Amino acid sequence: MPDAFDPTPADRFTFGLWTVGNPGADPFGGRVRERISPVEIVAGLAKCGAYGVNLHDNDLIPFGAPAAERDRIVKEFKKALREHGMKVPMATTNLFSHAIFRDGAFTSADARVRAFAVQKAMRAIELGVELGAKTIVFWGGREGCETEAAKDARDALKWNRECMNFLCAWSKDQGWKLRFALEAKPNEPRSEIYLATTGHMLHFIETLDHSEMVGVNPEVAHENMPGLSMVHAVAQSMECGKLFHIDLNGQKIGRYDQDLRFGSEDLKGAFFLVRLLEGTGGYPAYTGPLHFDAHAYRTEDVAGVWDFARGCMRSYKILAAKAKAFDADREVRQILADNRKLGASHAKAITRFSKAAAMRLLAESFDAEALAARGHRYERLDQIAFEVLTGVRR
Ligand code: GCO
Ligand code: MN
Ligand code: MN
Repeated sequence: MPDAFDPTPADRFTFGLWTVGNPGADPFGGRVRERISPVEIVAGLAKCGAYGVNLHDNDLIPFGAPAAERDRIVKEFKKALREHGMKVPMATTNLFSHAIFRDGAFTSADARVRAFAVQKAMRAIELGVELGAKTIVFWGGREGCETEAAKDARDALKWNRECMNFLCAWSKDQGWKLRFALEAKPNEPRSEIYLATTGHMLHFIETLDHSEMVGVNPEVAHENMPGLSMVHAVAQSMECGKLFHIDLNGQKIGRYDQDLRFGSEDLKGAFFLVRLLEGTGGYPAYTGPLHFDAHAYRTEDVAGVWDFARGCMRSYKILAAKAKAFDADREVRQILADNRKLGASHAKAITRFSKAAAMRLLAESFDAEALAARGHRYERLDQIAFEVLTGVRR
């Protein structure tokens, strides 16, 4: 039975061809289900209520395919997009599968490989533009090392920067208004991956020639693998205007990159992430595509893949409704307002430096014991979040 949580294109949900199309292979076993073709994925996602589909160059066009084959595949794919009213908001480059990238793409010690990687990215960007993509994601899966003896990380950073600068300048020269989004991951498939977190990426971006066109694509799994907070990574990205894209999924802390159905792990983490994106707790909402970089359990057949896809989208909408309820809750508002009111008289004391402000501050005397005595009622606040989430409190 359809209900208020059934997705529609207005919800801006997207999936990758590589996510729904994942046939369940892992390092210990081959595929367990048929690969769903790109055209079938477009039709299936449209039926589920998604807005669009994203892709790596080689999800659609086999590596090294001749121009005529490429054009035929793209034509057929565009026809399917038109027929089903589906968009391609983001495109990316596979810079990790082929053996040529065994020591990295933009950070390979071999300059010929770096040049090839940039050329491959240019072709993938051309494909993205042809399909209407506005955002280009860069995930450097092989940009790392197993041993620090291999290369100086400063060389790797420099080579990576050169490649990004080249691609930004080329894209501008083509007259495209694209945005590039860099995706961090701490490890897997390399032992160590350079620029391991969204925070690392945010700093790296500021060292680029055209930093204004480059932002981040944080992923739940990649922040949670090492036990970091996705909510904080996204909040920092939003605060500096750099949340250009997002990869939603589920992950248990400390495991391999699981890419599980959104909301299936760390329910509270998912809830506070959705609350942040929806802006119910304050600040403007994120308005870009809501992309699921996840795949169905290996136990599933093709029917299970569509259960998985619907599940991701429904869970997001359910959490969005819960976020709205939480922030409309009178007791929640009261507790948050009471905390904000504390010391309102001092709010301006340190917002701007002046010699006079410094003198005034040095002359103040604070009653540390009295200030330390008050509790903040966060236990109550968190319990309300739990009760809202579990449906006990409406
Ligand atoms: C992973 C990554 C990828 C990227 C994708 C888009 O861990 O495998 O998350 O799925 O998101 O390559 O660039
Ligand atoms: Mn991942
Ligand atoms: Mn990802």
